[in-house]
Amino acid sequence: MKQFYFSLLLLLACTGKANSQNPVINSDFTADPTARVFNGKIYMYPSHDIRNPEDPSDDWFCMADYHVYSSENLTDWTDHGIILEQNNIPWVEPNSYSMWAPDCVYKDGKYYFFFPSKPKDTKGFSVGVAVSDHPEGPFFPNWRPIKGIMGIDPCVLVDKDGSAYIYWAGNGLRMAKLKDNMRELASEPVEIQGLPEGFKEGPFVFERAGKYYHTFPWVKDKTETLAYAMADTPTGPFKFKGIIMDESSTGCWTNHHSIVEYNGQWYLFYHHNDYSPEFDKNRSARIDSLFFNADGTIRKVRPTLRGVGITDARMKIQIDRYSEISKKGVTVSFLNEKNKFEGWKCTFNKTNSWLTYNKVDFGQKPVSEVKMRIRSAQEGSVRIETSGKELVRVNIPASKDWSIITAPVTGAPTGIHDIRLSLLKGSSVEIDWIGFDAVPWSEGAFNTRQYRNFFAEMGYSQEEIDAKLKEVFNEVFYGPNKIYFEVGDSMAYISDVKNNDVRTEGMSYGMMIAVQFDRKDIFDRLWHWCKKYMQNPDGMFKGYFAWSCKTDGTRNSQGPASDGELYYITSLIFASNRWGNDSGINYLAEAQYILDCSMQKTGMDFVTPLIDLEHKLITFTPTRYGASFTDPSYHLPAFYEVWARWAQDGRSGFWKECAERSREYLHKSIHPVTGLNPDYNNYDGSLLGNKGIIGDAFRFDSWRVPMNIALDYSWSCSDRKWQQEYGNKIQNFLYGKGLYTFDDQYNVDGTPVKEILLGGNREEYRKLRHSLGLVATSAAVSLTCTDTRCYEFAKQLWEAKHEPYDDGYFDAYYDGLLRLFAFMHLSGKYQIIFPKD
Ligand code: FUB
Repeated sequence: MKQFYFSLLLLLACTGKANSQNPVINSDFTADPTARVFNGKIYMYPSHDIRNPEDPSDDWFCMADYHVYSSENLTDWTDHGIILEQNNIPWVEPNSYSMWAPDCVYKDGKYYFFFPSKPKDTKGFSVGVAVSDHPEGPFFPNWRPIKGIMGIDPCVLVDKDGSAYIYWAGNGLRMAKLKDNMRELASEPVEIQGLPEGFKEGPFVFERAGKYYHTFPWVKDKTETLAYAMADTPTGPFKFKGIIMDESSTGCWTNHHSIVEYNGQWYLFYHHNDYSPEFDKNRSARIDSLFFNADGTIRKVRPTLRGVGITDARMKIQIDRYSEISKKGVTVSFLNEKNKFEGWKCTFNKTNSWLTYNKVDFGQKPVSEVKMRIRSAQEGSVRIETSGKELVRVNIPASKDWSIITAPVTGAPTGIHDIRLSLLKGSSVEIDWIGFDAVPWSEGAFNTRQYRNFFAEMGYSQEEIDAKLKEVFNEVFYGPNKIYFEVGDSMAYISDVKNNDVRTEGMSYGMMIAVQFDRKDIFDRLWHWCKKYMQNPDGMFKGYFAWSCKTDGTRNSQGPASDGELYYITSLIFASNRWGNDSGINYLAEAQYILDCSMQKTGMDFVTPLIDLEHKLITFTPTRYGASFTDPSYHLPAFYEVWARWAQDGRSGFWKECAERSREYLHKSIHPVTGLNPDYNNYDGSLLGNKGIIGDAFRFDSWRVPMNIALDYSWSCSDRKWQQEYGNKIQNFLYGKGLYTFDDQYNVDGTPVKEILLGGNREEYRKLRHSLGLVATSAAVSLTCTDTRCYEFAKQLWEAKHEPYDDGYFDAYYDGLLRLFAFMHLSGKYQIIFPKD
């Protein structure tokens, strides 16, 4: 049983973000989408088509699990990961790959997830139910299926009086009343009468204005249409009314749908095989708006590529998902036939050919440039109009390879407009996407495994970028100002040379850098030093590391600092993913040991878990004093997602929640106008008011926050909008203080600090300065920014020299490490290390 729940929790870990038109999800196949509105958000529960992993020639439906997705705007979708898996359900035949179309409803404080599958002991399909306190799970399956249902495609209607009815397909379309426990039938199943002849499945029943709609896929001719009947009660009698959607024009045999009202508009969720034109059992969910006539009948829905939702002008606009297109001259095709999830491109072949893309939000501030990812054998020219007015003519250079071109825009509109692109000159002009201003990415690397090469976008060549990264790396590890020192044959330490000590911070940063650069030699040496001198093998600090030691290994302090452990665990997991666990160090076991030791602390003997269990936020130090507050710069939500996926410590649901809490906390920690954060915080994000010099102001620790948020954006992108605003805000503040002159310490409201915190250990260095560390992290946050001035921040970092400041102060350690991290981020080299396939 323990094993069962462990696996269940593990499944919860894999979250991601998608940003799409039709199809809605571009990371997986998503068929039979049931949409529900819970707590003001829209949730989509699709089935998850795959190719049969045991038999690639299998040409039937194949589904092993379910994900759930949610959205607030129907454009950005969060994948909450797997909520149920075939082999974790007591009654389901193992590896039967039959987790077909599901539904999820809310009743009396619980979420009930209904799904069909093949039972162990009988032929055909049964329908089971799994229960959760939250729409995104975890869902706990009932031990047996619902007695009395043999069939597929359950749909449940919870009527206005609280009665629940279940509808399904099995020997006709059937229904029964459900008991209040939602796990048993309260009435004998009956077949729905009044429906037309022909194959029917996938019922979806809903109520609107006192009318009950029984909607269903129906094979009228060759393949499935979507059709419906109406009644005055949930049990009928139903009267057939007609077709909601015609057969697919490209021959996808099935269609399966749901209908939902969200923010005053009705939507049809359905599927099509967009990402798999050659195999129609791999389908993808789509959404289009649905309208009713005055008499309550449904108007036919025309499937579109554009789908629904508003598209942000400052994001990639996938114009191949057009709303209208000229009859001739523009074709749409896959970008990469080998990986169709990369999406499509448009090719403009004929002068004056055009397409429009509706509902683009230009925001309140006019954009200043357009970007286009293009490829064209010959020179060309494209006109872009917004709501009928020419915005810009973009000259397209001839190029063999894809490139991103930029053109200035003046007189851009604000608010929501349709855009229209037309070819003025050229032939075979291929366009992948267009966007305005900095165009940050809209999906995280957990989903895409892609990283933005910001320096390349700025025009630096790959040779220049590689050389620069090597130079910055070498300065830290090998140059005259290095901070990395080897000891004997098997150990090394990283020293904060200005303080002449070795910190868990620097050691764990070094390990993260080593694993990123695939330097097992450096990683192992650092780890051996940490193990020997820093980690406590027993006692109250067992598993934790002494945060500061002398360079000979003697301890300056016994206690841990939580950020060290945070980086140790994450880099050890990455090491395990990259190098395996049988080359001398069992990296995964070491990570699990730290996690297990930490989670076993009770606080009774002064030592606490790394994470404050009440708030699910990282402590400043895991000790009675330090656990009463947090440090904003220790917040790296995406690290918890790494733990949730790969720590295999049985706590993935908890780590996933920590990631969410951490993001919520950052919203509260950061000043709403300046984007600055304090060095320390109460867990509710309020200032500590501890009167110490380190505490309420933005100083050295704080600098890391912009870089951490860049990491979270680049890896997960699940807090896109807020993180974009944050990046723009903090750069705006610093820019206002002078891009080349901003100071390194401020009160969080942006006023000057009264007391200056000393950098290093000599009183004459007590000075405000334009520190390289902050130059680096404020450049790294460019990954999140929509404003074009982010390029100026990155340029400043590129050109900055790591040398003594005017007063002679030099920080090889902190400035050096932050600079290296920022270079890694902006060249796409700070990556999630996935396990080897
Ligand atoms: O996804 C498998 C089956 O295909 C569904 O249960 C049916 O409704 C059809 O869409």
